[in-house]
Amino acid sequence: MHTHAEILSQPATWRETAQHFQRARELSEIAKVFSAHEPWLFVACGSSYYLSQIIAAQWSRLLRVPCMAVPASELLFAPHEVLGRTGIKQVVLVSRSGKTTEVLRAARICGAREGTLTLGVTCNEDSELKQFCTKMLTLPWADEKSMVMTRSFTSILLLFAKLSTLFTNDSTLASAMERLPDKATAWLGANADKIRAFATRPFAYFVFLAQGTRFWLAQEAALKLTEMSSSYAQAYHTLEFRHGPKAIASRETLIAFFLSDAAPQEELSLVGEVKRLGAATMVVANRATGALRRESDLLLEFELDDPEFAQVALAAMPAQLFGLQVGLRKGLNPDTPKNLMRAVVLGSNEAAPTKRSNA
Ligand code: F1P
Repeated sequence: MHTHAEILSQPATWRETAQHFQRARELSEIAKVFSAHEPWLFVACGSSYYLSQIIAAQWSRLLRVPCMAVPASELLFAPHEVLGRTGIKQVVLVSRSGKTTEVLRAARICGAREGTLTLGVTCNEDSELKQFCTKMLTLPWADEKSMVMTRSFTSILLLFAKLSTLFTNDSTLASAMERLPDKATAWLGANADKIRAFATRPFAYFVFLAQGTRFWLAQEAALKLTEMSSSYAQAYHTLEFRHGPKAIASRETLIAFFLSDAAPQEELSLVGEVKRLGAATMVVANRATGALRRESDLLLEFELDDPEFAQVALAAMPAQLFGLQVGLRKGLNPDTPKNLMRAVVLGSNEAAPTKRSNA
């Protein structure tokens, strides 16, 4: 099975990514051509879209310029709304496969726009993205044989953490990134079996909750579980759970929390509340308090003093392992999820970009 090996190979893949870009000049070239003072737009589909949302949130904070992410279809159906009104002149197009039709079409539109710089990011050396983009970042070693994105997701995330340090000279983040592969190896060694054992419980419903940047991690976690185990999973902003979704909480429900440092008391209170409704709780936190420990059926801690950008890459791993195990429990092959392809390649007449009115 490829998926399992690929999840565990993440620390080695991050090391290889760091070594490659240390030697190559691509990052410094990009830092010269693109501007740290102008807004950025990230465009992608599926996991690459959630990845883009995380990067956009981190870059907005670190570069102090507005950064946003949109699904490629939104750009195709409303190019003026997305590009015109925002006035964005720097666009990053992310596609692991480099073959996703919507991303290629979006790249063509952006590439043809006067004064717009485009950066293509892919694991495919032969991607057509090259034809439309000003610069490329290509990481073939991070590609997966499995259909689902695991190590390419975290490797691209960390590559953008690295790229941000060239714009900001943030030496704390740069040195945290160097230590991260060793920390991730140790963390996987200590936690992978616990996650596998927990995922063998017969849950029927899955909910992932998070706030801030981690909300996009929750979305990715729900997608991972859906892809690998054909289970229906949902993601919400943490405290939104009380506003309706709470109706799903029962003994058959797994509720996973990605905790931030922003509102520990409010989040802790919800963990306790869903537990009293009978749901099982999986809590992913950097550091847990005694109270949180008592309310968590499975507590996954990182105990890092590193910046958030580094922490989110590690926090992506629990749902990868969890989804894989749920898929195996259901007798599925997580390498080849039902109804899915590695890339969504549309025929020329399918989902042609019919523009929204006034867009
Ligand atoms: C994006 C993507 C994957 C998803 C599925 C279909 O692909 O949505 O995230 O797992 O296999 O494609 P890409 O554009 O990043 O290659």
